[in-house]
Amino acid sequence: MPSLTPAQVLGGLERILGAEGLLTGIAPHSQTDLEPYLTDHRRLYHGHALAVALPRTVTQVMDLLAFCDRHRIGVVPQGGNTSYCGGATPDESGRQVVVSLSRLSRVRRLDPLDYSIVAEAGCVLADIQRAADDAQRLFPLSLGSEGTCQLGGNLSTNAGGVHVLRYGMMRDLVLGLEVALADGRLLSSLGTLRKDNTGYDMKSLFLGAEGTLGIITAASLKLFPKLRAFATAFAALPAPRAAVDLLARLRDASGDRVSSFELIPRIGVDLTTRHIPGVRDPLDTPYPWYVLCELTSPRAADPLEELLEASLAGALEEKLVLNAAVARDQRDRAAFWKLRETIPEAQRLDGGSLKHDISVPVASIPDFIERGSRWIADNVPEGRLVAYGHVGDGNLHFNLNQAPGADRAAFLAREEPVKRAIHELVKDFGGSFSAEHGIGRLNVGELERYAAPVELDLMRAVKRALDPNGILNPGKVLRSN
Ligand code: FAD
Ligand code: 2HG
Ligand code: ZN
Repeated sequence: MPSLTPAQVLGGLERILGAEGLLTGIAPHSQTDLEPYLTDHRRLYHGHALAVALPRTVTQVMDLLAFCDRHRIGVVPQGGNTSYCGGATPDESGRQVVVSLSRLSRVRRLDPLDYSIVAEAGCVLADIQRAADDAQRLFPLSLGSEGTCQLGGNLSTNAGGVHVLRYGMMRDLVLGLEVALADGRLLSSLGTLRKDNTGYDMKSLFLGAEGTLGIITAASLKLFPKLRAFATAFAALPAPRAAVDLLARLRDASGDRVSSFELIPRIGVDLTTRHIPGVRDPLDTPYPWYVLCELTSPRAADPLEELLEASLAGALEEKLVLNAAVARDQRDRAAFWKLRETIPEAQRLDGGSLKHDISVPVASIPDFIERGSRWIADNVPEGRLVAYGHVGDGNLHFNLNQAPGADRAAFLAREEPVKRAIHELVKDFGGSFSAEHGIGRLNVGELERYAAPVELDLMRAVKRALDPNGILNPGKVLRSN
């Protein structure tokens, strides 16, 4: 079939979406209207697009895909555009269509007795949390970007965040999906069954697929009892090994009520107190490492604070913990969390950074940090380590920031060798070079390098089966042919 001219494509899209459902670079719109959709939040990737589609209905998404498939037009799904690997940014050709799901944002159903919610892909994560809370339930996925990221993006990146230790990743919270396929058909499986062994689990293919296998339009999700008791501490530690020991103890002593356990290095406190208004060090002297740990329970009367204080007192005696602040109220708790969740923003404000979202077995975290820090100290004088993150899940953001006085460009030029050394170390530890942020464009080469050949073959076969014309997010996760 002869390919359509850009004007014919725009005409076809407008017939499907209506004029108000399409942004183009042409009057009455301008290139500025498109701009926010063409770059990622870290401004590492810049693309071009023929148009941005803003569907309001599932049928529009289906019709758009059928049209794009017929005419071999690349489609880039986009949610809140907060992801880290360039997966939501179009390429430079100017021929792709960005599909923003932001107008598909209805909570379709919430059933407190079934502990489930059905929501559309464009729902902002914080709105889903709020809807659950209003119904005396909990939707536990929680990320620093929750006020902006959307359910479709969370599903498509299999997002992690600060409650994985207790509730699992996004994948573990899904009961069913509704997905528009490349050819325009709809896979509709929004049931809320906890048990269903009828053949292959098709939904699992789309979770973490970063828009390369279909466009998710809605999902049914698990809810949990609302949390009514909290105990939160900001504890200073001599070294990461103490964090792993303390976590094991707390899990044991609390009957597994630890819901977050985040490692923070001293430099994380320095950067946030310097760059983020209102962040203060909760302790009055500096220490080398910290954990932000939180115990939670649905039972308001659970004596979590006593339990946490008793565990910390024992750990203080043994010098496993050097000092600790326990949140006395919601304000303290919010202040501790603000310090943790603004580390990425403080890193950005401090200068250039190189990021590595890695995981290793939890018990290997101390050795990994030791070997990784030594390598950086010996080999990257232009950078300094900012290693923090979800230590309870074995997931570290093993990041570097340019050292004071270092040249930004010279530091960023070290990206490849630094990445290679860190990812090789991750491999030695049996870990993953992408724990929670995905592959996008950033890590396509890394996936080719580290995935087993059989695994890559299977991924390519799945891609061919579900997207034979290669229109879905081309070049993301797998290289386009
Ligand atoms: P986008 O960036 O819009 O898209 C992500 C990918 O999903 C792209 O490949 C896109 O094409 C695809 N996609 C989007 N919507 C759909 C859809 N409906 N159907 C099919 N494909 C789709 N991530 C974590 O895992 N844990 C964290 O703790 C965490 N903390 C963060 C803190 C901050 C301050 C920031 C800025 C980001 C953080 N992130 C974290 C990363 C990011 O927020 C998550 O990856 C989030 O899940 C992305 O959602 P989004 O809606 O922004 O997706
Ligand atoms: C977090 O845990 C996010 O804060 C972002 O996953 C990590 O910026 C990063 O490296
Ligand atoms: Zn993270």
